[in-house]
Amino acid sequence: MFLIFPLGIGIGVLVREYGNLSNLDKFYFAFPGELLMRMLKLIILPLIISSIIAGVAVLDSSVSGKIGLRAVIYYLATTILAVILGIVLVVSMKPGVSQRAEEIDRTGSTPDITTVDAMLDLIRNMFPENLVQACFQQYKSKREELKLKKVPEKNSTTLAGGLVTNVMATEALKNTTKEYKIVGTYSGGINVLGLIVFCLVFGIVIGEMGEKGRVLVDFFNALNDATMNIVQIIMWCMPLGIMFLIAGKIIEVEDWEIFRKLGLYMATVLCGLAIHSIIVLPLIYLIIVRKNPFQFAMGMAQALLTALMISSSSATLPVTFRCAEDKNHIDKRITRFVLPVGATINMDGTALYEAVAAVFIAQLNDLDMDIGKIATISVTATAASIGAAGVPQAGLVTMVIVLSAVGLPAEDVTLIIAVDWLLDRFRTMVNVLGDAFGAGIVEKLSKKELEQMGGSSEVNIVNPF
Ligand code: DAS
Repeated sequence: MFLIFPLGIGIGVLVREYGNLSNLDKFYFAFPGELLMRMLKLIILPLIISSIIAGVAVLDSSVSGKIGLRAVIYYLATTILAVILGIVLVVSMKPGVSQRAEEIDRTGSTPDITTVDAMLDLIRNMFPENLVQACFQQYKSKREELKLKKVPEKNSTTLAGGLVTNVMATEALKNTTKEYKIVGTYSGGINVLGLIVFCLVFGIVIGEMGEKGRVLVDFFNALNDATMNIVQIIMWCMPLGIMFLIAGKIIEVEDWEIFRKLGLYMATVLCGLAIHSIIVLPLIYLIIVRKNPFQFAMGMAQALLTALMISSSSATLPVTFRCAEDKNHIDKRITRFVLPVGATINMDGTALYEAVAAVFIAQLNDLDMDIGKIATISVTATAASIGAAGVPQAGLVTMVIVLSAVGLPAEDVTLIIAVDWLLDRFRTMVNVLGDAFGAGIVEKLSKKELEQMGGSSEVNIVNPF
């Protein structure tokens, strides 16, 4: 599975250098990857519905209430830790502050311009008016396009096809100047958060119905087993799909130069994500579960690689289930309950990224961030990550909430668009890892309740990889 990454890059670079493909050819070349993405997105809905209802129905309401509370406490605690880590790093690494300004403050003298200086000046001048307008224009036309698609009413949970489009994009951009209320996470015209709440309630209700609800519980168990079998088939296609997905991305990249210019900003985000996923989360898991966190993370490798490739926690959910149940043997009664909710509201990577990006943009605008503004960024980054959908670049869209909260121009989000597709992959990986550790921790804390309910519903299906 790990060979796919270099293979995809190699094929992409070869085709990019010698292929001389037209845009249409590029589309066809990347099509197997696109097909994989659509298969995964198609399965999200039946998976969320069947896994939550089947998972909750077997728990009695007193237990599911305790498990839910433990999961939410874990989500909030780790997300806030991620935001604090991001703030500490971006304030200390100062990716957006011009060293010249800092030197003058300290010594009063103007030092020679260093390469970092030149790069930071480059950042300030690299987005001529027309390019910023062009990027923002692209967002505006996307918003118009989505508006024409009869975006459903804020509170309805109408289903609009299998395509996962992020309606948050419209909501967030439309409200950049007004107070933005998080109305729940929309993807594909479906209010995923609303659907999860409905499934939780429905599962508890049929669970409490005893014999009368038995037929429904059996139906949703069978639906969940059938859905997981479909996931198995999709995972057989994964290596090929991921390879073409990577190659297709490599062919698309227009200007490598952009990465050099924003290197410092990316280094700050990646450093924060690395510390959170290699130190913070494993430490919490080790203290509570008292097992080797890195062995647990290795068991999630396939899900992490999938998240890295497709940048979508929701679309990775089928693989996250398989890895958590087959490799790490987490009780299905926990995974079915904790993983879908986590994929939607627990986004440590996104929260860290939004905090760093907001302070970075403030630094680029030479704005000093007092403790009040830092606190506002921390709170809104946490809230925005909860409201972000588990779809590609959702964090970039909800970024505007954080920028608006501290009075930064929402348009400045275009300063970081160029590298967002890369950072999105890594923060999605951290989001999925946080969900998986959360399932392990909640299982450990709920051991007593699970034993009281008798037996365990671990699966013994041998994973084909
Ligand atoms: N891509 C999002 C996810 O699926 C994360 C983000 O956009 O920040 O988790």
